[in-house]
Amino acid sequence: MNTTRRILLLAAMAAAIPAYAAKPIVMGFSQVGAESEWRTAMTNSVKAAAKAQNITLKFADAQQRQENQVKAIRSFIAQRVDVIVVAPVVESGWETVLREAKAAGIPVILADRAVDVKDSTLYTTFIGSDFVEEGRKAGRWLIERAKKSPGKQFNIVELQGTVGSAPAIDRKAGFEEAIKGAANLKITRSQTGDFTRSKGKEVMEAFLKAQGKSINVLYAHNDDMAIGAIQAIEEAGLKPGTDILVISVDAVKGAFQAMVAGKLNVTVECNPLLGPQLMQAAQDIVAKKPVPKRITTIEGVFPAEVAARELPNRKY
Ligand code: GYE
Repeated sequence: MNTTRRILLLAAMAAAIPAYAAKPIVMGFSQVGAESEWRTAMTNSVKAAAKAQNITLKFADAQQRQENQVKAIRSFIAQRVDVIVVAPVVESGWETVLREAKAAGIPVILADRAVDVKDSTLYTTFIGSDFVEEGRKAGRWLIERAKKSPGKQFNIVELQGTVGSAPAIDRKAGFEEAIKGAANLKITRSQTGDFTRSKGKEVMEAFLKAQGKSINVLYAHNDDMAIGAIQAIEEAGLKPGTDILVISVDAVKGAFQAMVAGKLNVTVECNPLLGPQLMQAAQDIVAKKPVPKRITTIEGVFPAEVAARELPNRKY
């Protein structure tokens, strides 16, 4: 074999090695559940991105229960996956199981929702939205809207997300911070609707029964609860979007349709398409490359006036 051919052969062999060496990353993913349009979009995004990047995904749906997530994480540890991803349903109570993952040497990525742990080395990175800022955006929209009706008193009812979850805690805090100091804006009732349409409807019915027509604003922590509540408002013979201003968070397609129909006034965007960023982070972590501790998604606010124009561009 002459020298040129030998060099070419060696080069070809070297190029072929990574294909043999790189075995697919195995990712265990513990998802919250399937409670909302947002969640379905996130699940689809994660599954599609894993497939596109040749990552083997072990998917576990926790049906909104922390104990199911703990079980799933323990099973991922036993299977010795390369990386564990958790979208934690609630903020507290994660120390023990995260310590178990750490002891097994398996990196953990938090996706979507944060946890409340003292030891931040229990996870590698957190990819998700700034929920406090989303709450502030919702509050700021209402402050601006209220300026159009000087002297009017706004009685706000609030549909909170899942009790103890990061988005429920933070969206409440951000909204309260934004409206604090506005004497004409007052939260008169606040209860959880667990991020679902059916619960949103049920709790709104109870609000209307208890407080009747003096309610003139609804702030829902997600679009699904707002959509459920809109039904309750209509069934009570009132006009959502007019008699009761409706503000929500997520910006899923269903919310745009409700805005086009004049029933929802504004939705604050929360991007569920975390799949590609998540897979990238997993690859970097497994390759021992540094990743930022916090990866935030960039989001907007969509008032009803732009809904018809924006609807065809929406990807979730
Ligand atoms: O807003 C809601 C979902 O954690 C950001 O969970 C997510 C929230 C989202 O059920 O629709």
